[in-house]
Amino acid sequence: MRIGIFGGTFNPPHRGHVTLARAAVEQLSLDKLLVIPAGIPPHKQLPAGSASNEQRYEMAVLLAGAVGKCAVADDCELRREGKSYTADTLLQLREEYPEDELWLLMGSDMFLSLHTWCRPEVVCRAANIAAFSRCEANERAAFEAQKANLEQLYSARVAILDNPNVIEVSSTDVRSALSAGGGEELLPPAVWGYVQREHLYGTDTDLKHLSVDELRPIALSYLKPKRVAHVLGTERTAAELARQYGVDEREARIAALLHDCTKKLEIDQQLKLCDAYNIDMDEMERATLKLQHSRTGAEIARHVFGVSDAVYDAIRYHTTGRPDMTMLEKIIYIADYIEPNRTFEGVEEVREATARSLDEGILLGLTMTIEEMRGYGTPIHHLTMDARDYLIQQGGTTI
Ligand code: DGI
Ligand code: FE
Ligand code: FE
Repeated sequence: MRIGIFGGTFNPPHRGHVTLARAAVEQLSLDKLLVIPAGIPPHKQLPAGSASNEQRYEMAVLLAGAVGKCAVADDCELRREGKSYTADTLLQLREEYPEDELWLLMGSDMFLSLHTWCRPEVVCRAANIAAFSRCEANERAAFEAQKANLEQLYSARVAILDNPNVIEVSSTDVRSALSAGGGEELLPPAVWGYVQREHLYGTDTDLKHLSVDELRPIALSYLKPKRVAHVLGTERTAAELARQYGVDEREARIAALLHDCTKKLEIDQQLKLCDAYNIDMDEMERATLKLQHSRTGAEIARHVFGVSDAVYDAIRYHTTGRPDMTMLEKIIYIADYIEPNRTFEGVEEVREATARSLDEGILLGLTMTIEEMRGYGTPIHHLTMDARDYLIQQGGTTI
């Protein structure tokens, strides 16, 4: 494998990082790109009001999502005690990836000062160097000179690359733009959402009075990259159904955008939210991760974003359904099930049933879920059974 290593403080990661990372992936034909937020950087202290290590890691995850499939955030430098030096990181990655080709990405300033770093010989031995030039004639000359220098001193292997879509912006510029009330266009959408939701860099977005367009990037900041398309698909399907059935489209979009906002959390974090928001889970919910995210997601929607009771319930019952659902609850339940990115067996039948009537679609969805879980031997929540029985009592069939 060819693995790129992209380190930085990422305080915050911005669109300049995205274009550089994509140029590296393309020009070096990378199979994988590790996005590594620096622990305590050797040369500089982070300015006051900066994001915490954990927040920079979360943003690095969102940056990786914006770059594409092969990019992943790696917290190896954040986990290490004390200052983190590139040489140590590379030695660690060499052990982790003994057979692979490592490429260390760097910009002009870093590259031109590499011989002054801590243990440059270790750095040059452990990885190939991918140096991004700013395409200025005088810089090219300096790059070539430094390349020759490093090759001679440390037998370095250096590739000089260019970034045709370069965005000339620094994290310092981004922070000042953000604290002055701007900066959105400098960030990948999910990072912009994260900055606002964590009120970083002097932003003071009122999360309880957002338009749908303002909420969208913030909602995306809660998701694993692979879940983004699903949530946007659910939003689109829910909006269509809302228009069709005369349900408030704004409420449908908000519920869809937030319905899986706690889906990526592990059980310990779910249970922490349960305590924080006094959620009275039954025994089965306490034991089942998949049943928890609709409960905790509804609380986040209410407490962080101030959603209405109707939206709260649509999120709360989106996994199991319940008897006598409201129109909004039905729309979110079925939009989640049939949105365009769903590909499981039988989804087309559920789409067809939904086109005939919402209840028909939901009944088929519930029935398929019950059958699938029976097949796995998974215990089924009573609300799922009750929701199905209610629809059958109403005269519904799945034939
Ligand atoms: O969060 P999504 O994956 O988009 O969709 P979802 O919230 O409907 O979750 C689907 C998962 O939840 C699926 O793996 C089956 C599981 N599930 C749905 N109903 C029940 C359930 N699991 C249990 N144990 N009991 C249920 O009644
Ligand atoms: Fe869900
Ligand atoms: Fe979902």
